[in-house]
Amino acid sequence: MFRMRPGHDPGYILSVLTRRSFLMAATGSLTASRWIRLGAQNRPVPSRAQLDWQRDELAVFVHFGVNTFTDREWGDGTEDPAIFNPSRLDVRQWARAAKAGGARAMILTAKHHDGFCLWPTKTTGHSVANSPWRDGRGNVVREFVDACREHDLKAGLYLSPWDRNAKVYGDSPRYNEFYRAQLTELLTQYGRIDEVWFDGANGEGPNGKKQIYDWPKTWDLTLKLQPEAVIFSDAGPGVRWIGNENGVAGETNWSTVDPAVVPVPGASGPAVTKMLREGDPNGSVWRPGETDVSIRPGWFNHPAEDARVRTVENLVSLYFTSVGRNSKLLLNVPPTRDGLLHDIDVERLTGMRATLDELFKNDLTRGRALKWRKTGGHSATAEVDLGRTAAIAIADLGEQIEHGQSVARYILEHSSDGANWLPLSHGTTIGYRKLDRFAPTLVRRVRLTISDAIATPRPVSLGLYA
Ligand code: FUL
Repeated sequence: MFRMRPGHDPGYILSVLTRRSFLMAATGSLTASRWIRLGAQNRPVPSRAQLDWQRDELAVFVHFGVNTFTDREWGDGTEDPAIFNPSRLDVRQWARAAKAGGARAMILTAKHHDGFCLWPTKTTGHSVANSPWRDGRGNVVREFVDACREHDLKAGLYLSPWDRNAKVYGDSPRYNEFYRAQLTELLTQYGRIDEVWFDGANGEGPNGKKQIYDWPKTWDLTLKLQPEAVIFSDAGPGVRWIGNENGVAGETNWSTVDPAVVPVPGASGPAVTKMLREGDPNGSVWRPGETDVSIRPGWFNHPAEDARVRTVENLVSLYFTSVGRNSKLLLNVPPTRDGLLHDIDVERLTGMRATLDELFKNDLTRGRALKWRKTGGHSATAEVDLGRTAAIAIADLGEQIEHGQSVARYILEHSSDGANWLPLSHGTTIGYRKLDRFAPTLVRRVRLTISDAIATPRPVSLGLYA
């Protein structure tokens, strides 16, 4: 497989994207080749779907199912479908809250580890069809996609591979077929699905056996049925898990990875964790990290946790450690037994948006040119004069990631006289977006220096906020 090492790239600033190619991966598999996309310098670049996914910045995750009614986090598959009976289910209320929070997508747990299906599947009786909800004629997945479309939100689905109810689980070829049949229903009957979420948890089924999944076949089927979808899993291939559920991406976070280090979902070990969290500057594929975290201690709603919903301040901080570290935030907001998002959660979600809108209201660099000057093969610098002295506390940096990611080290400084420069912040990677917060500082001139990059860097955008 082709690899580009730092120091081998020709000049970049003036080069345009002259060659866009899809290379067959060493394995020759359709799935792998679909996700190897190279830019002008034979470095990976995002696909259209990956770019749109990243620019969406925030998605709302919705964990809902029998666990909502048993007050558990992991059901064991023995739940009676009759317990699923939300009294006032209204997916439009979820969609309105997601919109008000500034999300551009929602992802629903169509099936969690308990195996209970939120749509009337032909594959098992363990579904809404055997619940009293809407007299057994309800379909949460249908209502979910309809509400997403109505509110201009992208729709994503989570279909747990681990199934503690399916009899055939652990009987590997048979369960793989059963799973693909469920996937086929979800990806053919509900219109466009933008993200398909494959969880890494893989425990034992009802017969005590572990399952060996067939990931390449599952991913190929997904892309055959939904060519525009991004596939999430530890191992992508579209987007990768960030490696923790705390809402914190790596300070250093490359959108490229070495796929051999995390070949399948559920792999573990220090090298895997590091690759998920930080990516790899020499990685051969573009696979940006998604940061999933819950607004509550649990993924499902538990009334006992009503007083432990994250504060607005905490959510804003998560935005900085995810979106602000070249990742995307997938924030879980789980519905109650009524089938509605809890008022407290909605208030926090919309409060987060209001705070972010306020923080990023006034870019002090607006209308001021940032002139870039190359200072070496892999370094460059730019200065901006704000025209007056102003207090700043946030810097918003961004690379033109449609051409790939290249910055490996930068420093931001300010000066009152243009001669003596004092540090404001510094870091390693930038990528789609890097947000730095620092103590409010009065500045007039600001200088951004890229001191190291793995290719000649393109101009980086800079916003400064109070
Ligand atoms: C994990 C699952 O085990 C949790 O229940 C939750 O769905 C989380 C997003 O992924 O692996």
